[in-house]
Amino acid sequence: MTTTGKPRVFSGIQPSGELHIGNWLGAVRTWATQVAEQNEELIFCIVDAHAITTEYDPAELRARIDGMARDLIACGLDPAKCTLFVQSDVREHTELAGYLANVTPLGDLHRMTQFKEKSAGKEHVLVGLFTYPVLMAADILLYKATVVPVGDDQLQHLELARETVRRFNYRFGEIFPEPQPRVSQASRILGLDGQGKMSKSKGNTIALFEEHEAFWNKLRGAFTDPQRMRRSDPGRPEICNIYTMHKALSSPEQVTLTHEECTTAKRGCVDCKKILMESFDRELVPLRLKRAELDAQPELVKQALGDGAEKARRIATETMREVRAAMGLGGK
Ligand code: AQP
Repeated sequence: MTTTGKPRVFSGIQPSGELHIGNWLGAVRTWATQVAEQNEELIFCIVDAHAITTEYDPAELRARIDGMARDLIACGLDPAKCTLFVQSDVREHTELAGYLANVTPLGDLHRMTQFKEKSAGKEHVLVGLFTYPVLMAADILLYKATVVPVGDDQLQHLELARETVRRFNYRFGEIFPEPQPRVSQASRILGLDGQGKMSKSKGNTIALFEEHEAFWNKLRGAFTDPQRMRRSDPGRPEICNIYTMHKALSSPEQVTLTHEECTTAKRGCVDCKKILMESFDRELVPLRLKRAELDAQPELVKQALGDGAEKARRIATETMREVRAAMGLGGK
């Protein structure tokens, strides 16, 4: 609990590419609902220091941070109702990560599947990619967050953060609460190729703010049930990414009808995607308008990020004061 008596929620997103429909359905849309409800103290972070753990272009990263901030605000992360900021604007993230590295066993990091996947077959693997979960633990612990909304890809990292809390508290005293995961309903949207998770870095995405025509062209070509070779073949909704998205986005009546018409081959995949596109449009049209407004107000977004960093820093400074004291660090 916080001084406001509300649970504190922390979540982050990498500016490693354009915000895509997987990020939105799996995370950002739920964050926006929480912002509208105001039942919790909400902290959302554009985690740029996580986005430098693989090759990147500095100028492009700068532009992506700006773009991500506009995308998030357009999606409903109103900076007046939540704390929205950029990770590297609050230096305490990397400071705490440095300290937490000293309560994190090497073996735990070797077990992380995301590291194994992202480093597989590569000769040039950076230490930052390996220690990514330590920085993620620092992001959460710095704010003493008790709830962390995540997609299922981040569950293992969150478990490591919980373990880090137990180790730190055992060694240095009760400083941090154990954060609990909150997994969204659409916690794993597959890529357009159907080959694993939709990921910014895999180029298998539809960007959330893509032009309508380009959006539809990508959705129309998306992978469905490979057993549906002909229009008359019945489909298996439970393995179809399009059905997963219907469940997240379409009305309950439409979801039931989709299941029935797919399994009985009354509806073909293209028609099913057209109905899904209508569901996307229903929600995305107002977000697109808001996004266009924000493009015309770069100073306003900059100001919002500055204010967000200021709010975040107030909590971070206090936590680090406690951490340094508990660890016996500092000369003053
Ligand atoms: N395909 C997905 N389905 C559901 N949720 C997803 N998330 C990401 N991809 C999917 C959730 O979105 C939030 C922000 O993710 P992130 O950008 O911080 O990291 P990520 O999971 O690594 O996202 P990407 O798109 O796959 O980025 P890259 O390719 O750069 O690694 C998280 O809550 C995440 O679970």
